[in-house]
Amino acid sequence: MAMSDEGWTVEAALAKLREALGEKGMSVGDMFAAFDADSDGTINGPELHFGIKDMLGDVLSPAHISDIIVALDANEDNRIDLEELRSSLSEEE
Ligand SMILES: [Ca+2]
Ligand SMILES: [Ca+2]
Repeated sequence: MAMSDEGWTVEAALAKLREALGEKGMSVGDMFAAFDADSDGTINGPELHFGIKDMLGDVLSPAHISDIIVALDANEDNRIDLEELRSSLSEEE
């Protein structure tokens, strides 16, 4: 997978995750559970990094991971909870 930053956007990354969910027949809840490696009910930066790597094969820079968290983190606790993930992945429907 190319490592180029060119044209990278949070929205494009979310679109790829939505597409992957459809292809794999997974719900947002399934994806959340897969990403939340320590099952504490939130996804932190490293969990998002490895989750995206596992699901999409994309290795994102820490800056891009941070961009995604900032974009999704409605309650500003620097972590993504299930509701935040669900609303960000379904808002384009
Ligand atoms: Ca976690
Ligand atoms: Ca949050």
